[in-house]
Amino acid sequence: MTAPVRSTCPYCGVGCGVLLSPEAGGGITVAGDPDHPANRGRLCSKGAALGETVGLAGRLLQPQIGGQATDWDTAMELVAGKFRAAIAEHGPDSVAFYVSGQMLTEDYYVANKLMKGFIGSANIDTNSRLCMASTVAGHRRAFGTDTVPGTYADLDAADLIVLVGSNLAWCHPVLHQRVLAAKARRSTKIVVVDPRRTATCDGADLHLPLAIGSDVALFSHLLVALYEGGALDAAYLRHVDGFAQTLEAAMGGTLDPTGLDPAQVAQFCRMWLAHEKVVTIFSQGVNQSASGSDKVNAILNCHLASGRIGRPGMGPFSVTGQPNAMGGREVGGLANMLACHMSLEDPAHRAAVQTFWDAPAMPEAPGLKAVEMFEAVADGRIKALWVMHSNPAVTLPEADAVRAAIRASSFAVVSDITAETDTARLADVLLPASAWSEKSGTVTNSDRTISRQRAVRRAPGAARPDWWQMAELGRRLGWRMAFDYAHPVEIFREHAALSGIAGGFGLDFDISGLAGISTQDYDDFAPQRWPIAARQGGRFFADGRSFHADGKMRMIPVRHRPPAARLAPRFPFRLNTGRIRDQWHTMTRTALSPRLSAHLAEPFVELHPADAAALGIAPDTLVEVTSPTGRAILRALLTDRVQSGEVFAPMHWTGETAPSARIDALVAAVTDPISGQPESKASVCALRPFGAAFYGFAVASGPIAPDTEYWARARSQTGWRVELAGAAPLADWEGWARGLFGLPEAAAQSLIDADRGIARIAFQDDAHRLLAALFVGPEPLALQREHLATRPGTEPGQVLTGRAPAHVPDPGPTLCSCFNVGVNTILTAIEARGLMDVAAVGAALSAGTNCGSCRPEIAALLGAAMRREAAE
Ligand SMILES: Nc1nc2c(c(=O)[nH]1)N[C@H]1C(S)=C(S)[C@@H](COP(=O)(O)OP(=O)(O)OC[C@H]3O[C@@H](n4cnc5c(=O)[nH]c(N)nc54)[C@H](O)[C@@H]3O)O[C@H]1N2
Ligand SMILES: Nc1nc2c(c(=O)[nH]1)N[C@H]1C(S)=C(S)[C@@H](COP(=O)(O)OP(=O)(O)OC[C@H]3O[C@@H](n4cnc5c(=O)[nH]c(N)nc54)[C@H](O)[C@@H]3O)O[C@H]1N2
Ligand code: SF4
Ligand SMILES: [Mo]
Repeated sequence: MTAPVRSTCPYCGVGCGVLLSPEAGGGITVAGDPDHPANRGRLCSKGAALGETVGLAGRLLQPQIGGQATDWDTAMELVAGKFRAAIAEHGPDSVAFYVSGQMLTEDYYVANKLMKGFIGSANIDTNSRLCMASTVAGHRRAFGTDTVPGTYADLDAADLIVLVGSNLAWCHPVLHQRVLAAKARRSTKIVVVDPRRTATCDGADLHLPLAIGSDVALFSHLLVALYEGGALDAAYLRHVDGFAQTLEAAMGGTLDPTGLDPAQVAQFCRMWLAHEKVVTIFSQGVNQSASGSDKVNAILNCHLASGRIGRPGMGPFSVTGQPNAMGGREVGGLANMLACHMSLEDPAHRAAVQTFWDAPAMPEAPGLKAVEMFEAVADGRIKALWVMHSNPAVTLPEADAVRAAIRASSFAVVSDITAETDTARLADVLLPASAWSEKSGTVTNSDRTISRQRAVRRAPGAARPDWWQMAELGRRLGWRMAFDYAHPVEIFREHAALSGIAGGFGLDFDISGLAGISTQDYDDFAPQRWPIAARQGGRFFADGRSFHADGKMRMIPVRHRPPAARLAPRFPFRLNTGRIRDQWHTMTRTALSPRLSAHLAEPFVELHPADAAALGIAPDTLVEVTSPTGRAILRALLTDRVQSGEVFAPMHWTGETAPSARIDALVAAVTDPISGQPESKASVCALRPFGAAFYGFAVASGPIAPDTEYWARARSQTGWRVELAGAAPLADWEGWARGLFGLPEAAAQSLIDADRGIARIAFQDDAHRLLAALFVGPEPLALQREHLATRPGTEPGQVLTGRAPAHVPDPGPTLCSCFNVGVNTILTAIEARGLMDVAAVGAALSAGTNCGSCRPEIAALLGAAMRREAAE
């Protein structure tokens, strides 16, 4: 056997190292890399299931023009022609690239160079605008550079870890395990600041369920408490400008907007006063806000005033979402950045980059930011658009309008690995990209560690790497020399050399030590954190020196502003959105895994039971959610994890998986005035029961798409499982089911009670194997879904009962996706065997013993069981 190849997980910004072993049949075995500093062998549920997501299902294999397969030469000639014509006729600002924090640094570098240096426009923006832009703006205001001060090692050394707007347990699970390990080892205190009680709250010492959008009020209060409690660092403050004004602004605020219990806030402030080693981890609950930049600076203000930055175990720590969000910031992929932390608006920086690139034209002003870019697509200012490695028709706010704009645009190119996505369906030209495990390059994770992604197999069909696609456009537009790359190492060397120029300006991102890297050394490249010249343990700012011209740090006076969308009688609820544990964004890869699909198999809205009662919404029914911009139908998940007046819905479902659950259709396109980041977590909405005439559940071997108002489909081990519901009753259930499954002739067994609106129909083939089954009723269906999902391909037997035979226990929804252990199995074991803690559940069932991502949920089940017992 050959040795496994080291690579990096393509999902979150933790940047876990993986070991890849190609299998004979084309598959890949994936294991955690014990030598990678980010994870030391650990993986979360998504990383552990990577092997299930690299098959050819759904892959885009050929370039397409207008939906017809073609070859690269024809496709690229058309693309280059359209871009050339638009630039010639309407100028460079009539074209745009919308790219992604999931691209490799090499891909990103080429795209940025082509747009900013050669096309001569800054109209390149990225989905990082929806993700990290507020942090970038906050860092630049405070530090004069976009630099994350700390490292992962600080989590091991902290005494207090504050998580603000971060569901770390589900979104950065391996880091969350690291935080919990620190707690077990040295009693680190953990505080979660989140309007919802998330899985991250299990194991926390304090949860502050603040009102959505009120973080500035909370951290301003904390600043005052640090001042009054004598926790300011006078020596550090000598390096800081703006202290007096910032404190004054903070003193002018109140805690009222947070809605928090003052006693809890006092406890939070006491914890800060008691511990010097504080790390504040923050993420989308902070960034995705119309006051996102101010929220970031409110947090940075507290760390600067108390001097808790840049030393072991302390500092503000923005965790990046995407695998190369950090790399994208390094290459300058945002419309208002240049490259290597140089500034587009600085003439000296511009001139230096222009000389280095030998570039014909450089823009002097920032380009269109994501939301503006798609507005410009809508109103025709953008004549040619290239979307790479993102699915904006799903993930941008006012997504229905974005979808319509791309559809109506004069020319849209989409590069993807997936043939059918909401955005790919709109492309004039669709280009097949090489996927993770087929391509080579580098990514930078949340703590500035650069790691390699490595190819372990050939790309299928005509798929080509993203960097190649961008370079090919550059060559065809006439800049043959500048884009004459044959291998990603050539791009990496150029990027590293350019960073030396940034270093010459005194900037922090300088990896010029790697400018001469040999192909062999690039192949062997082991993870390295920049600054490559290790200073202060890889940390920044302990000395109080910033990258502003005067070298001073800045505190920024900030004042609470409520979310931009105002609650009104027609739209009385705040709509919060975000992620679930086992899906990645628009699910194009994670939904290929049956295991990952079994955790939460359907889109839902979390709402408080009191609100549900007032609206007449019963558990498990469907809810119609409307906002000023859109409408969704979602499953009602009644829970006091959310506060009354606020609801939460996941961002993941799409036209491909649940067309009525595209949540960004409801999200208002309002942005932070400084960062341009959309407020994805604080729109307004109304809820009412969806008047379902019937509810249905189906299992089938193929991906069916019912013509009902609501449906949601997920992969299972044997095919597909589909939830559905319709507003009007149907007359002929069996006829409808035959059409749905495409089984006009198959033998059927059925139980139909038309008067009561109940129908159960199973189809089988000649060998008596179940092909498909449909269950329909007037109310939400109580069925053993996990059992039914295993049935296609087996003897139909008693399938119409909708239940497993008595001797086959129903596992319930999958909680532990590594060992495929369901909720019911765990609950039964807790009760029958008197299990008391997560370790005991692990010993009994293995659940939670591999990746650990489900441990918070097992803890919650244990807690609930204990509360039940105590109440009995
Ligand atoms: N499983 C999974 N993991 C992922 C991803 C994924 O798709 N799936 N995506 C990756 C990416 S790109 C990103 S950016 C990260 C995101 O990681 P996170 O930011 O942790 O994830 P979210 O669920 O978007 O939002 C976090 C929390 O913000 C809270 N929140 C909402 N409004 C406010 C507010 O006003 N104040 C505060 N304090 N909190 C608020 C929400 O209730 C939510 O629990 O995850 C990465 N990891
Ligand atoms: N309401 C709401 N909206 C949000 C958010 C939220 O919290 N709430 N979060 C926002 C955030 S933080 C983010 S990061 C965005 C993410 O939003 P997107 O980036 O739009 O979502 P993805 O599903 O990651 O899209 C990646 C696309 O790239 C394709 N792909 C995979 N590998 C490759 C490859 O190697 N090359 C190419 N060319 N394509 C590939 C995938 O098939 C997929 O279509 O969503 C944002 N939108
Ligand atoms: S925590 Fe999970 S998703 Fe994130 S990099 Fe590690 S294995 Fe991948
Ligand atoms: Mo993100």
